[in-house]
Amino acid sequence: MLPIRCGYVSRYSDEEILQSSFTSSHLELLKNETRGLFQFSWNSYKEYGLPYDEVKPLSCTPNKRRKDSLDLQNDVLGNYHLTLFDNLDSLLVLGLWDQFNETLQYLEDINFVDFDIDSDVSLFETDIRVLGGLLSAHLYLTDERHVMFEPKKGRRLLELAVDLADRLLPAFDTPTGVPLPRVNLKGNPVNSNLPHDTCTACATTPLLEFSLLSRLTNNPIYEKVSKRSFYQIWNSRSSINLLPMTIDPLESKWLDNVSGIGASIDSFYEYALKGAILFDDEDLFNVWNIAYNSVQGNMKTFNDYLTVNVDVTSGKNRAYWIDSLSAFWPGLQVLAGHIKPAVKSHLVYLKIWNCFQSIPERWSINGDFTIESSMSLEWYPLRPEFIESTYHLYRSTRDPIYLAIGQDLLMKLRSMFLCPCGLCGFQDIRSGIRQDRMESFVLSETLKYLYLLFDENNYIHNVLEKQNNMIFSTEGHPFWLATHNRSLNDPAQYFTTSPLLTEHKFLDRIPLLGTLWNRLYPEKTTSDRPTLPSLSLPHSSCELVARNTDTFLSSHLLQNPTICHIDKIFEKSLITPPYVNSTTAIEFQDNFYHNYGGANKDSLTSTPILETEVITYRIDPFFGGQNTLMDFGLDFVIPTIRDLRLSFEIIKPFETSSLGLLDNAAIDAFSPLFDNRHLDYVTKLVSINGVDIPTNSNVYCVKVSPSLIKSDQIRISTKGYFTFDNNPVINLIVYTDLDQDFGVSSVV
Ligand code: DMJ
Repeated sequence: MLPIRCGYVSRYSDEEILQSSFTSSHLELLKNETRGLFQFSWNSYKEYGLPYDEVKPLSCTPNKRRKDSLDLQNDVLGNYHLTLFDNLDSLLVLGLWDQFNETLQYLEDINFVDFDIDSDVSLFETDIRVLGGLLSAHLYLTDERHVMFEPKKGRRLLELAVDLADRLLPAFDTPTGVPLPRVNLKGNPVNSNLPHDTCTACATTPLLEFSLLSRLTNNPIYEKVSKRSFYQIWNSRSSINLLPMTIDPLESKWLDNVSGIGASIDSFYEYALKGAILFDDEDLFNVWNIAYNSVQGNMKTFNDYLTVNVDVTSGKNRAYWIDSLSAFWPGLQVLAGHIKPAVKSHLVYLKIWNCFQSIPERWSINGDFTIESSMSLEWYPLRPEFIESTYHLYRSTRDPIYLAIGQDLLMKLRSMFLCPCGLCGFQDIRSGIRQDRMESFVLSETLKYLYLLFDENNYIHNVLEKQNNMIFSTEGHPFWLATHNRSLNDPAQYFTTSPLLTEHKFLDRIPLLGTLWNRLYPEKTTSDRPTLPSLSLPHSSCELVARNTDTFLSSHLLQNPTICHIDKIFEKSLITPPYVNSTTAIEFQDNFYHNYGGANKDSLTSTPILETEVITYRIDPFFGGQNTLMDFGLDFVIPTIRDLRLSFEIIKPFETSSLGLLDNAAIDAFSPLFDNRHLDYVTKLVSINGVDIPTNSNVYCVKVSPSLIKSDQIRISTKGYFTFDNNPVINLIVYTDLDQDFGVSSVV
């Protein structure tokens, strides 16, 4: 008996979906089922939502923007066919050509020629959802390799995009260049009762869509205004390279002093990296690297599993919760090539999903450990971030655990979240009350990423990923630039660093710290700098990534002895709601574990947490804050080892390591550095405060306290190499070339 629920007719039984075989025919089935749910929801929107922005999936009525409402939940609406525009490219990604053509025909039939609508809309939401949808569909239609190549229709969509962007431009007309949060599409004044503060993500995100529009139209204005805003914001970062989250664009001031990676700031990081990739932009790549290092260095806590909000100047923790939006972070780490940290940060969201069968808008890890306090914001509107990261992790690791997560989400969509007119999440996860809302991102992101997870042969995977620098926008729209488009449109043509960047003196920039050398010896030149000794390693090596080459034989994650650490660390806050019947974790569900399980399940679930994984020392920092890491070419200098979180890799003979496989002799070759004692193994410093140390780099420590040295835990060899708990560390060395003032020579 095939399920018919809420009017949705599935072609597949639960057993067929849940088989966990992930053969090509099973993946085909999962893909088709996802497409079926998309079509069902899309048709509901067409029938009950149009010409408004959304369909309410429980009551089958349209969701309209209420003109005088001050409710910011209303902010994404604009009475401008939001779900339609946000999903133009979804129809193309899912291969729904007929529906795509019908949609364009519909716009023609109702004579939709521009966005001349008396509606106050959010700059951010309109940019990512409507402009993004138009641009992505335009790229498909003007890509001669694609089956839907129809340049005339593509040009029409670009014209609409230009019309819309021109109506958004007045938002940037502020004394600072940082945009106001809302604009009236008809050019009327915006409801003055609405607040005019804006968020960091809101002011930096237009950069990507607007710059793409400039490249496609040869009109620099969009890139200029959005880039000016992006750098105004970035240039007002704190001395530890963090940005607060709310800004007043009229008064030129920050309205808070807290930073994080989730709501209000997420797509700032995302677009620094994605802009760098799409436009081959080195400046943006630098922004990304600096910002990423600061996040990793300052915001990690609980054995680096959580990334929490911190004070922008001190880096001290300001919150013990994470929000649902931050689940995009592992996907971004994948894009940056940081696979191992991505696997680790994603695991937290998997455990949350296992527990709540959804991701709470805000999940707290302190309080009185009741379901109320563990869920400080209790709704789940089927946000895409968790499945988005899952998709990216699957593409980079091929670990079947990520397919199993998709399979689980698909099952829940066709049962728990299915409604008479679409899909809806929870209004209150604690009680299971559902929400009469289907935001446009449910289709444009949640279902799109789920579909792509199962669709190995998608145009995105077969062509765009291989031949173009394709990225997904923050709203899941595929963007790419043809090579000829990139070189024809030299960025310099669009943007010069002066005077636009400098003419608007926004906030006083806290001056960047000079390099350590300049700070210590202002009177000397760089050429006076002593050359640091280099450590020669026995083998040349390359970085290893956590990619599982035994595709479909085993799950790499299930071999990881730390897979249950999160369950233990956060057990008090992972409280299953009473209405949830089965709580078997996805990674241990019978079908899946039977096919891909590695080590013994019992031993995995009972592995103790090794507290020694991260060692923290506390001394007052020598200068520049506790997390300063100075780059000296390939090597690094740190002021002290106190207040830093150091992670080590143990390198044993004949075991895989970042140095490759070493034999006993290769290990023992390090013994001259450690007073010639015989070495069974060595250790290597791999990260400081979550910042990865490149494989062949040494880290030099300037200040070593004599009292620290006397402790049994830390010793220093006559050659200046550290040992921790008797473990020889081959790349952490006392920096002996500086003056005695720094307390080094007295202890070596
Ligand atoms: C989407 O509109 C975008 O992904 C945005 O960047 C964040 N919020 C929603 C989805 O949760």
